[in-house]
Amino acid sequence: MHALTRRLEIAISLAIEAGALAMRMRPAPGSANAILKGPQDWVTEADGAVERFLSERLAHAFPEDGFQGEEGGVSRTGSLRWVVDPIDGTANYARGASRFCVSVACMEDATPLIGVIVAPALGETILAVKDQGARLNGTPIRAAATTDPAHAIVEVGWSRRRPNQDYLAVCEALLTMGASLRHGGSGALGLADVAIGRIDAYAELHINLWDVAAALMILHEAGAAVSPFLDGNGATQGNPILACAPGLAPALASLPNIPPALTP
Ligand code: LIP
Repeated sequence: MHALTRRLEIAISLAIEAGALAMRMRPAPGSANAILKGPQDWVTEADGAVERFLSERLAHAFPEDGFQGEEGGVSRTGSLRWVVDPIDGTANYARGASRFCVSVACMEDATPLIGVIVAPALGETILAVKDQGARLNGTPIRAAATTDPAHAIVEVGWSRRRPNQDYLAVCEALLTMGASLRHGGSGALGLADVAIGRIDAYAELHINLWDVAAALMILHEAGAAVSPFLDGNGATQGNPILACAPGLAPALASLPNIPPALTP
């Protein structure tokens, strides 16, 4: 069996098991037992438990592969490595909401090869393998055909890692173009929604590799335009990101502090 096919199959089954673990541990609505890692940057007991589960199972299946997680950082190195966000959308998850996911990617150096995003509370699995297309629950997906920002739905991710006035400047530029704005609290799911064609663009001033690694593969295989997130120190320090319907890339090429998206 081709090395990628086996890795995909195992990534899917482990991400689904990890999603089930996250659902069993999900705090009740209104719970307040999450901890702050930084301003508005939450972590729960489940983030650690899900990451340990994925790390141990992937080490068992592929002892030669590397592993990097949001909570534990780089714990193993290898020519192929797994990049994991155990719970993306932790702020939502911590309050018992449904907009969160498990994100699992397999990369070779700076090239994503496999991306699997499981949103257990939404009943969705979004995945892609290099040169084999992208799928939502088994059905092929494509980014939207939107070309006019005045017809566009755009999600703008927010965190305290960049100044609020920069965030407001991006929102103002988009509103001036006539776009309708969203903020969902999970970068991975927002980027996946661009690949699915549910929204037309996702922009964020700073996001980390573990949030986007799986989505980068899915966006590419779904024909979306994406800014070069992995350029410079993106893989280690994070970077801004813009992903959008390919026809919308020219109109969104001048958002303040957001690099242009490149068509695939
Ligand atoms: C979150 C990202 C979101 C970003 C948040 C945080 P987490 O990831 O999905 O896009 O705005 O600051 O980084 O912490 O839920 O894994």
